[in-house]
Amino acid sequence: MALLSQKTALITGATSGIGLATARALAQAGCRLVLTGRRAQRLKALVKEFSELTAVHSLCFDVRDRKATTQMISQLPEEFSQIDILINNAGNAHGLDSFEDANLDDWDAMIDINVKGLLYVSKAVIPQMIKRKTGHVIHLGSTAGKEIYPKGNVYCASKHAVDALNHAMRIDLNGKGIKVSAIHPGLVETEFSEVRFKGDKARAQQVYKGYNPLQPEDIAEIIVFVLSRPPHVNIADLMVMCLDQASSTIVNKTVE
Ligand code: NDP
Ligand code: 8X3
Repeated sequence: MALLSQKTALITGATSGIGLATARALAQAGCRLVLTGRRAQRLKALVKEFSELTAVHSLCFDVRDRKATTQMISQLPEEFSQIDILINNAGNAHGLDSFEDANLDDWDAMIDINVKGLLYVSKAVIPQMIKRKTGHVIHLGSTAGKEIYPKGNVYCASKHAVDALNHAMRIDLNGKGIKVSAIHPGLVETEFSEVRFKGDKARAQQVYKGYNPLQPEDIAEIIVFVLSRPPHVNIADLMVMCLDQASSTIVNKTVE
């Protein structure tokens, strides 16, 4: 892990799930961390927890707010301002409704957070990577960015956009010394479904019942693997599901 211990990583959506597990794994690897999210109390607690392991700083903002995103990142203290690793993770599904029943606010949220927010953060971070001719951007896509499932409509579209932007950035940044990778997980047991179902915990828990879903730590381990390849190796695109999942709609639910 010698390589990672000299790097600074900015993780969006570090307050829960995959982002939090990734922050833990990178803190253990000795990476300097910039943690972002909207929940200030959680960020405060995480800074306290991780500061025993590494240098850590938090930024509390909503990625939908273009001005706040740009300002916060541009005003990072000097020791955190050279970002080597950007984990574009913040995102969620909002609702699971057919096209005719879906709510426009949910659609706005998914496009604004999963797509536009990712763009605002990337635009604030990548120029200094270009100047230094080094960096690694990792996108959290989804199997929903590779296929479409019933009622997934706009969430799937937002993750297809992430897949497209992963390709686009790799093309436009080619020759500039910056790696661009995407990880596309299937079902991972996080707060994702609780957000999708607007706080309905019982419905959210059902999503992960009857089989062994991926855990956020499984994805964090893969992120550490992707980040720790030799300088000439870029893992461009990686899809990962639990053993019981074959596609977005085929999940072998056999456990009581
Ligand atoms: P969680 O709900 O556990 O975490 C989502 C994170 O995103 C939180 O830290 C949240 O922080 C942050 N976030 C959400 N909205 C905003 C916003 N507007 N501004 C800033 N931060 C925001 O879900 P996951 O860990 O599962 O999701 C992480 C990523 O992985 C997402 O992009 C998701 O689409 C993707 N993914 C998830 C899968 C799953 O099955 N769980 C599978 C495939 C991909 P806060 O609330 O503090 O702002
Ligand atoms: C999260 C996985 O299948 O709920 O991206 O869309 S799924």
